Amino acid sequence: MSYENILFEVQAGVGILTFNRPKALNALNPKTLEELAEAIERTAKDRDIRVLLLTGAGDKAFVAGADITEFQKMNPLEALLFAERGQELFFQLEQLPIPVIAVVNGFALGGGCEIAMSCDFIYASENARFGQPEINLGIIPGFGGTQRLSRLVGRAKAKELCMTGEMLDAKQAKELGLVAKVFPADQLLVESLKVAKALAVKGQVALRAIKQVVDRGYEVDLKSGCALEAQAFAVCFTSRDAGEGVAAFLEKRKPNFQGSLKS
Ligand code: CO8
Repeated sequence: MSYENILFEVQAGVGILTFNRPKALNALNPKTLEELAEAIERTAKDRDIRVLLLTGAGDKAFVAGADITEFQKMNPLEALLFAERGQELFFQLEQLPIPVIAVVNGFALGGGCEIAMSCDFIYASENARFGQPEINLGIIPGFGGTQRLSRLVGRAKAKELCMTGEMLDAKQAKELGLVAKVFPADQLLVESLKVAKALAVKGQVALRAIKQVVDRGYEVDLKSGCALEAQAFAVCFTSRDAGEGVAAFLEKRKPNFQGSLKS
C-alpha cells in the first residue's frame, strides 16, 4: 500500500508511521486522516507489528494541527462530521492492543497534540512545542483535546491552556506529565526506537494487559480498577510468556518471549 501523506515502514517488530506533509507542517487534511485510518487497520491486523511509533517528517513539526485551509469551505455539519471522524480514528489508535508511542519532533499543536495524547506515552525532542491554539482561530479543540488534556494534566491547567492557546516547550510539558521523556533532537528517533524494540520482545499478553487495565481502570473507581487488574493478572498466567519469564529468571538466562497463549 502506498500513501501520499504518510510513510509507513516496519523495523524489527516496530511500525513507524510518519506524517509526511512537511510543507504544511504535517497538518491533517481529510486525505491524511483516511491514510491514518488505513495504517491503523493494517497495524491492528498485522501480528508482526508489536509496537507503533508516530512521528512527523522534517525537523520542524510532528503535526501542526488539522489543516486550517479546509476550514473556510466547511459548514457546521461538515465540521461536526470532520471532528467525529478524527475522534473515531484517535479512539481506534488509542485502543490498538500494542504500545503506541508519539515521537514528537517539533510542533504538536491542535490535532497534533490531540493525536499525541491518544498514544500510550509521548517522547519529545528538546525543540518540541505542545498546545491547543484553536482559541486563536475562534474555535475549540475538536479531536478530543479538551477531554484528554484535562485527564492528563488536570482540569484547571487544561482550561488555562485551551483558553489562552499558550504553547508549552518540551521541558514544561514534561513537568506537567504530558511528556514522558525529552531527548536532544538528533537522538529522539534513535532513543525512541531503542525503547520500542525493547518493548517488541517483551511478553505481548502482559503488555496488552497493562494497557487495557490502566486505560479501563482510569475510568472507574479504585476497587473496580483493582478487580480488573486481578483478572488480567490471572490471564497473564495463561500465557506461555509467563512460564518462560519465570523459568528464565530461575535459570538465570534472558527470557525468549513469544507472545502466545498456552494451548
Ligand atoms: N494547517 C494548514 N497549514 C499549516 C498549518 C495548519 N494547521 N500549520 C502550518 N501550516 C503551513 C503554513 O500555512 C505555512 O504554509 P506556507 O509556507 O504555504 O505559507 C507552512 O505550514 C509553514 O508554517 P509557518 O510559515 O506558519 O511556520 P512558522 O514557523 O512561522 O509557524 C506555527 C509555525 C506556529 C506552527 C504556525 O504555522 C501555526 O500557528 N500553525 C497553526 C497551528 C494551529 O493553529 N493548529 C491548530 C489547528 S485547528 C485544529 O487542529 C483543530 C483540530 C480539530 C478539528 C476538528 C474540526 C472541525
